[in-house]
Amino acid sequence: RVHMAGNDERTYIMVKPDGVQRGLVGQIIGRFEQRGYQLKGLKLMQPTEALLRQHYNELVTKAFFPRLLEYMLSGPVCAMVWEGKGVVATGRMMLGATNPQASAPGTIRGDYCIDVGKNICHGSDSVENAEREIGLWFSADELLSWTPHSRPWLYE
Ligand code: RTP
Ligand code: MG
Repeated sequence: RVHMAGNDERTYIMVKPDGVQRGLVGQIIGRFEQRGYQLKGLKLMQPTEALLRQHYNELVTKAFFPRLLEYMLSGPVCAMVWEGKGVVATGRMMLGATNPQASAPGTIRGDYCIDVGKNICHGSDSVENAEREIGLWFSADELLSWTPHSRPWLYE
């Protein structure tokens, strides 16, 4: 699954603690559903510091990392795996720019938040990182294989 392309590309999307506390889980799930992407895994969980250090392994040396860690430990997150053609890049476009003040209206961040340190959602930034993150947040038995009846109406 590491270098796959096509309709079975997967991404890791997470509603961060502020998004859960603000009741935005349904809005964010709804946008991915409406777009036509397929939900493969979903759970509410309290992340541990160890898991977050692995997830953000490229950011642990950044000056903002302690604040990021405190933010991500502040409450439950909603972890999701979404599948579909181009879902990594399209998912990032749907989330909007990292800093919500630069996120276009119509994107999730551009519609629902203001500060980079409270930007309500996460999306994998490459297919390789998506597979790595899915492996960190989900066990194999938590990811379901199923065929939605909408598929023939979505893909040419
Ligand atoms: P994400 O991983 O959450 O989807 O966001 P991203 O790729 O757009 O941004 P990334 O560079 O991976 O940063 C991860 C999260 O760290 C927080 N952050 N704070 N200057 C700052 O204070 C700063 N920079 C990044 C944000 O919550 C960002 O989403
Ligand atoms: Mg990132």
